[in-house]
Amino acid sequence: MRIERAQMNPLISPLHVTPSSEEMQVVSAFNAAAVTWGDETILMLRVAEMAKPTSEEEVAVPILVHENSRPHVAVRRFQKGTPGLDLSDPRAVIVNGEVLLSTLSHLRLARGKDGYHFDIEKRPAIFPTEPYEEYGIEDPRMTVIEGTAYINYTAVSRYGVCVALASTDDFVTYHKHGVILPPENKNVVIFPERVGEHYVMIHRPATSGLGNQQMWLAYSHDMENWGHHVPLMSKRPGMWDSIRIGAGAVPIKTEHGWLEIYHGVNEQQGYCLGAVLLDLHDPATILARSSIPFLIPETEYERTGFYGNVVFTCGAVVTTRESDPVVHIYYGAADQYTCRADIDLEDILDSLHAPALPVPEVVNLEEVPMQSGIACPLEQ
Ligand code: MAN
Repeated sequence: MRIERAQMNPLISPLHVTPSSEEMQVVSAFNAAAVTWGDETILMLRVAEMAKPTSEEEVAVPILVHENSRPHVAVRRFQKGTPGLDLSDPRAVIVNGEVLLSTLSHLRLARGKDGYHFDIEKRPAIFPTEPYEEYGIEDPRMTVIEGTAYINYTAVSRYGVCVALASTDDFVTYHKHGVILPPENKNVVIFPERVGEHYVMIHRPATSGLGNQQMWLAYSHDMENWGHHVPLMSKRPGMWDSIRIGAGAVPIKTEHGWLEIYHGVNEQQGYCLGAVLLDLHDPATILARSSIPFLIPETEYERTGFYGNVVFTCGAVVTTRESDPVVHIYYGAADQYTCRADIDLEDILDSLHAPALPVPEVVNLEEVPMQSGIACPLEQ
C-alpha cells in the first residue's frame, strides 16, 4: 500500500499557534478533527498549553476554576523534587496520587483551501468553561449533518474522562450541549448520516478489572441521548491493537461499507492506525479489519515529541484524484504536531481481511449436583 506523507509535514506545529493568554505557552497543536466545508478544509485542532513557570525548578499546572461562578484559568505551582510529586509521564503531574494534566487543552479552528496550508485563528473556538472540563477539552471529532457541524470531544476533570458535545452552523458561534457519555469514556465518532432512523456513534468506555476493552456502538434520535449500546470490537492479543483501541476518524461511507480508521496500541510500535469495515445497514456487523497497521510512527516527527511514538487521528477527508477517491488522514504526531498522510481508498479496502470465523467454545463442565445448605459464592 502506498502511504504518502505530506512533504510539508508537520503541517502545523505549536510555533504556529498564538497562546490563549500571556500566561500560557503552546506546547502542542495536534489530534485535529477535519471536515470539508464549502471549498475549504476545516480543522479543529486540539491546542495544549502549559502555564509559564516562574523558575526552572517549578512545575505550573493550569486548571479551570470557577470564582463567583465565572470560569477562569488558575495555576497550581509545585517545586520539582517535592516528595510525592511524580513527573514520569510528560502528560501528567501526579501529586500524592492525585492525577492532574501537565497541559490544559482547548479547541482551535484552522481553515485552508489546499488541504496543506492553514490559517489558524488567533483565539480559541471552544474553551473549557464547565466543571467537568476543568483539566481541559481534547481530541475533537466533527460530523456535519444537514448543515450543522457537531463537535464531540473528551472533557477531563476531577470527575474523570467523559465525552461532551458542541455544535455550530457557521464556525463563528458554538453551542455546548453538555456531557453525552459519563466517565470513563472517550474516542467517540458520530457517523455522518443516520443509519435507518438513528444517529450512530462508536465509543470506547474504559474497563478496569473484569472484562476486555471494547469499542461500542450506540444509537440516538436527537444526538444528545444515546442508548442501545452494543459491543463492537475488542483489542486483539498478540496483534498491533493488543493494548488499547479507539475510534479515530469519522466513518467514511463507501459502497462496501463504513470505513472506520481507528488507533491501536502495542508495545513495540506505540500508537498506530488501521481500519475496520462495518456493514452499511447494520454497523454492528464487522466485514473486515486490518491485520497490520497502515500508519506506524516511523518518521522523526512521529517518534520524537511531547509524547513519542504516536500517530493518532481524529479526522480524515476524501477527495478524488483522477476519479479515484483518496483519503487524506489528518493525524497528530508524537502528541505535538498536525500532519497529513494520503492513501487511496481502494488500497485501504483491499488491505482489510475478513474476520476469522469464531471458533465455537467447547464447554465441558461436569455437572455438580446441587447440595442444599451451601451458600452460593456470589451471595457471600
Ligand atoms: C490518549 C489521548 C490522546 C493521545 C494519546 C497518546 O489516547 O490522550 O490525546 O494522543 O493518548 O498520548
